Amino acid sequence: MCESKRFHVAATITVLLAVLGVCGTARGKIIYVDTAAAGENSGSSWADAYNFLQDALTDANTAEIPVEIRMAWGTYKPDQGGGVTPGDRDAAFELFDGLAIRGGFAGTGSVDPDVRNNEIYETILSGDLNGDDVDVSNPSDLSHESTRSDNSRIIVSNLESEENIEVEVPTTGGRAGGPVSGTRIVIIPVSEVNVELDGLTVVAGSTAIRKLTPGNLSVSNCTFRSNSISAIRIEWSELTMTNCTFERNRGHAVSHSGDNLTARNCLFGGNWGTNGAGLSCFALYSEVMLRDCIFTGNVAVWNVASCTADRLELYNCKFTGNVAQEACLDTSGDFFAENCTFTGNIGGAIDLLTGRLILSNSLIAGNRGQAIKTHAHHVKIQNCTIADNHTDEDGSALDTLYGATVSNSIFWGNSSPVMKAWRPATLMTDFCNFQAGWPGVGNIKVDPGFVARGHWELNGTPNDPGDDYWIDGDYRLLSQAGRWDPMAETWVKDEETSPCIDAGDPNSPIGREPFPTGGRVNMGAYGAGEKASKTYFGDPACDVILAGDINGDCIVDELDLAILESHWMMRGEDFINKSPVVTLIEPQDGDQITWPDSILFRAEAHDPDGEIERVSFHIFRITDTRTRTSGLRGQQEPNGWERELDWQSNNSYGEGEWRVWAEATDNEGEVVVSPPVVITLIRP
Ligand SMILES: [Ca+2]
Ligand SMILES: [Ca+2]
Ligand SMILES: [Ca+2]
Ligand SMILES: [Ca+2]
Repeated sequence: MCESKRFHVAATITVLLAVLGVCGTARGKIIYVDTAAAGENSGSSWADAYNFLQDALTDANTAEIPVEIRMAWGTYKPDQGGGVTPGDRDAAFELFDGLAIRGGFAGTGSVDPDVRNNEIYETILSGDLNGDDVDVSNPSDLSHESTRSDNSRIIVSNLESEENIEVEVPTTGGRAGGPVSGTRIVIIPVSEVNVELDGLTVVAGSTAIRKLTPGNLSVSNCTFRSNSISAIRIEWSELTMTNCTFERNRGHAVSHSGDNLTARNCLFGGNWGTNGAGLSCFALYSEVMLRDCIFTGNVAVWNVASCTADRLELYNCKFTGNVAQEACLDTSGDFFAENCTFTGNIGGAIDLLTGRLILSNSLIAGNRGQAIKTHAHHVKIQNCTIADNHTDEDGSALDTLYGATVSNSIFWGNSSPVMKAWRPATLMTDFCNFQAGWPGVGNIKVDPGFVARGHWELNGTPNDPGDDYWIDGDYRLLSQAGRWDPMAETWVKDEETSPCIDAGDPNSPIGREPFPTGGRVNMGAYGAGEKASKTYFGDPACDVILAGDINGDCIVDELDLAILESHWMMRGEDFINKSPVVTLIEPQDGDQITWPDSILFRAEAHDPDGEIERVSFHIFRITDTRTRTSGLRGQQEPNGWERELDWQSNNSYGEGEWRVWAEATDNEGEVVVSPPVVITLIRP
């Protein structure tokens, strides 16, 4: 332990740093577990390791935290060890705050027992208590297959919080916000449990990990397989997943309802479920971020990933070869995706109910369903390629209720080439290539010259779509000057050059496009990227690159001057949106609003480089973080943005303290919130 009294001895910076250094790496007590250890079984070393994880947990539970359990390869079951009954389906490995469990060690019998490799030295936590599980061909059968009737209900658990608060909330008979039919008590866990799991394979439970407490669960280098209800079920807590694999689970790979969720480099493959087979998240006031994640071969009755979050961000993620009746990704709340691909899925790609949708440098191709369907108020699509999507409905490429701003994008080969909007005039599209043509500045209607379009392989049975599969294409743009070949990982030259090269908005930044860029961004998913196709001028590439040769045609002339002039005195920061500013004027902090007065919300908002698109007001009960309005839209009045709330006749607005703030969205879709105030509602 790093106790603070150590600092009293010699509080020099050198000593301080040395102590911090030790604290940064040590985890307090280390307890060893190894099925093969034949020593004293005290957990104090590999030779004397415990044989069962349960015994190590009992030891760890009384140790000072942080405490680390190191596990050698082998299979560990929750019904083994002291304090549990063999065959007890309700025995679980119980987590507690300050615990880290690390698997994948070589353990006793190895030259170096501390060598760690999760693949060679797989540490398995298994719920197959009888060890009799047979494989099932379809994970949907996991719930009723008879060799699983003995399996653990929960393998790793953290059920209870030591401290809870009780909150009385109104219940409404029908819809939220409707007439109150009574009240109910909600128990909110308070004590945080922070746990780290690393290098474990958790298999064959109903639920592999269940955590119902606040804090953070960090899961790294873990594999979850053949769990029949969910691999991870987590409520109230933050979840961080790194390098994890979820394969062939039933129900949900991850079922999350709580604080922020982050996944990096995770694979969701071959899972089966009704809704959210891969990921189901409900993070109403939190953020979900997925980076470098792959969803493939999942089958869902409704959606492969279903997410309600304040904000969902996807970077460099791939959804391919999934089957869903509705859409691969069904989401509600602000949604941002960059460098993502959705290809060859059965079902739509993206279905965003509410919030904002901002999609850039992404490819949506070959889906049997609508590429994008949305009721979002703000839709911005930039540098995307939406091609070869097929559906019987209209708007196979884009079906948007409230319109969209689309630029530098390619829409080609979709079954219904025309976009669909409630009012087509709300589709602002410039510098795009539409197969059916579309009004707007710089739009073209010409074969985009893709390297190779993907196609569905009908597998010799054209009447049976069940065995069809998608062969990925390459939707990069052909170029005689050079085009990136991802298979060969090199630049190659084509016989033709795509008309979409240098056809994007001349005022869009060219980003990281390689020389020669033409001085203008390309259309499509790879435009502005470091692997964008190069500009062809009919001659071999320049031997010498001249200063001032902006477009890259080996001569400094009026063409370069024109580009220079059109960008004269522009700065890079001009392309970065300036945030809107919003201030809540009414109500004021500390206001008491007594029945029967209504609440008047008023805010001032402005945008330094554009316009305010909308202002909404939010009010939520401080004692119950789950009661909140979804945002009351303000109207622009001479004195600012206003909204009156008739709270008196709606018993959902109970007596007590409420937090209130205003939220403003600018024309670029950026949202800012005002500092919140606290008001008190008083009923007679
Ligand atoms: Ca079994
Ligand atoms: Ca270019
Ligand atoms: Ca030039
Ligand atoms: Ca702005």
